[in-house]
Amino acid sequence: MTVPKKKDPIEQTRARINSGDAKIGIIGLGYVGLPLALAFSDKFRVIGYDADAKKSKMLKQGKSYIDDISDKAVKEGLGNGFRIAEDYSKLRDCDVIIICVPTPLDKRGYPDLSYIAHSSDIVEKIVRKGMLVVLESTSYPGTTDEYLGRAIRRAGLTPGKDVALAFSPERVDPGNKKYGIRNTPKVVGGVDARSTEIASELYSAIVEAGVVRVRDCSTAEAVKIVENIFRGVNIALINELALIFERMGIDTWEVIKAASTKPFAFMAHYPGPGVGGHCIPLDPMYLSYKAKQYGMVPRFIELSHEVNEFMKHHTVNLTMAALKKAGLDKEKATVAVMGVAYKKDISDTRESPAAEIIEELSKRVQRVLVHDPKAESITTPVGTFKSVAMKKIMAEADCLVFVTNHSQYERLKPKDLLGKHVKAIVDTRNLFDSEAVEKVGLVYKGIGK
Ligand code: SAJ
Repeated sequence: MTVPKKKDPIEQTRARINSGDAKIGIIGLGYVGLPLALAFSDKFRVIGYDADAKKSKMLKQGKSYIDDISDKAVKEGLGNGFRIAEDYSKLRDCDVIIICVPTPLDKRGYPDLSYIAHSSDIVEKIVRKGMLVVLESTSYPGTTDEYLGRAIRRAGLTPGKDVALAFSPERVDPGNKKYGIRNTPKVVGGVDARSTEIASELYSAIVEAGVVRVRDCSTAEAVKIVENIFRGVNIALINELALIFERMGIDTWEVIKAASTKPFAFMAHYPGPGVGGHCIPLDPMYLSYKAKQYGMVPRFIELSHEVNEFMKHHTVNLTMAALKKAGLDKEKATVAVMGVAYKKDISDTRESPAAEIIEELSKRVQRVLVHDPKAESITTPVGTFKSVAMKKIMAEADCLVFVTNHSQYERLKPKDLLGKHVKAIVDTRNLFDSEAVEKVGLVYKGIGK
């Protein structure tokens, strides 16, 4: 009589994933982890854990704290199979653990992997044979093996053999109405072929756009970091061209529009006041840091960071020039910063270029006011600035500096800019036609123009 071969624990997990019985644990319920938890809760039981008790409390009340996720979506998730654990030990009986925690930079500008380290400590405590562990947080190649591989080994298990381990980069684009988790291809790379396969089967359950398998975790990590470096470098290139064309009297925006008519080999990026958010200004520094450990100084990455950082100062210089041209005494001037979110139509002000622009302006003009239709306030090195009513701006400001291209500002006509004292406009996002603004008697300064 043949004794049925006791199914390998990882194969049991695989079977539960494919039958929909698997229980999925998500560590980190921010702008990456929460949409993922809700997407999976349509098909699986999901337990979410976040170290921030305030977030757990809000979610339990069916409330969202993420721009792109409504309270209704959270309530629906709770109605499906989404549960919030206040104690990570509840994740112990999950079949799958997915980690979606922040990867910021520390004060020195070096990678801060403390959130991943903390999550790895949790994994060490809850991991058991047969589990699938996936990291989604953007980091330098080698992080998954270095942190989660090590945690699994510290728990006395072997990645690949006892526990499937993979990296699958998040591609969440805040404010993007067109692309989300379901219709954006998902890249997956595991410590071994089986880990890649099982993780791919898991994501195939929710990602209609398909899963892209790569040979290992480091390759998958490199894919994500290249995507964001590509963006950062191309934004820096067009920022540098804008600085050149300003001096040559060429309209950079007209140039980009025309160059975009080429049906191949050109991708439009746009100049601006600098690059914000938790990804583009930070992720490239992760590879830069790692490259130096391999004896390579990545000049492109570092230079593009410098150029994008300079655009904040350039915005302040343009403001000073506009005040001068308008005959305004800068020490008596009130300047309004229009838009503090790091990009259009979102409320997120993380790493927003507006913070340093406000800091520098505060040292050079009498008063800085802030307006933003989405973000209530912004914290800067010189204090927190609350968004004030447009009425107050138009009654008190001498100069309007447009930093974020919110739709509300795109709808403004030059005559709408004629506040009681407004004499000058600084346009970092090509929101207005310079001649039309000058025609209503205002001084116009614009990035790339
Ligand atoms: N920006 C420009 N010029 C441009 C495009 C953007 O100045 O042509 C500025 C924006 O105003 C903003 C910053 O760059 O301040 C970043 O904006 P973004 O829309 O490029 O990026 P994020 O940080 O909101 O999201 C990025 C996206 N990455 C890429 O597009 C390659 C998103 O797909 C990633 O998932 C996300 O980073 C992430 O989480 O990594």
